Amino acid sequence: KKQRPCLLWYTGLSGSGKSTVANAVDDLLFERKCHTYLLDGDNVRHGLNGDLGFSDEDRIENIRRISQVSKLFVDAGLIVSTAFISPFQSDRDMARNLLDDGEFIEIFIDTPIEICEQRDPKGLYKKARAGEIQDFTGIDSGYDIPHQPEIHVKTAEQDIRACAEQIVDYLITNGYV
Ligand code: GGZ
Repeated sequence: KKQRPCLLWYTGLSGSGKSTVANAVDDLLFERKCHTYLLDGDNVRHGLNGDLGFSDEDRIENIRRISQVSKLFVDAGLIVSTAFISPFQSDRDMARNLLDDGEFIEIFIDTPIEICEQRDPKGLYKKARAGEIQDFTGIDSGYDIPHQPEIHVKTAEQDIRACAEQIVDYLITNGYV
């Protein structure tokens, strides 16, 4: 059975687990012989978007380019995942509107900021609290809680594998894979 191309749009705070969950989902999809591609900070913010920082304006441009590139990959037939904070609902809606009905799946990686801050894998929250970095999401830069995400994942309440299975189950139930 053929896969139905779509865009899995992960959104959530720094340290919420977006990339980790997205990678785990991709592993499960690979086992099912799906063709996938994952865009995240590692392959986008250093290259294509290397000229952008973290002002509201730059984040908007970051998400605009990512959504356009994602659309190309979806048109090529892939199951695409994007793992960016994407803090503004208006930009996530812009990405949604680029795609056909049913192609855009918004996944809210809902991890309380207290937990993200405890994890702090890169020490960025600590730096933001100390005033060493500005415009940090959840501290001195905004995050719009998703209105109506297709999938709502709570990483503080279940392990990574269960989070990934929740997402793959959605894809199976809705006929994407
Ligand atoms: C938020 C920042 C910032 C600021 C650097 N605010 O946990 P990480 O390190 O690996 O993920 C964060 C990443 C956020 O980039 P995105 O492209 O996902 O953001 S957005 O969608 O809002 O454009 C974090 C790191 O970059 N980082 N400075 N000020 N995150």
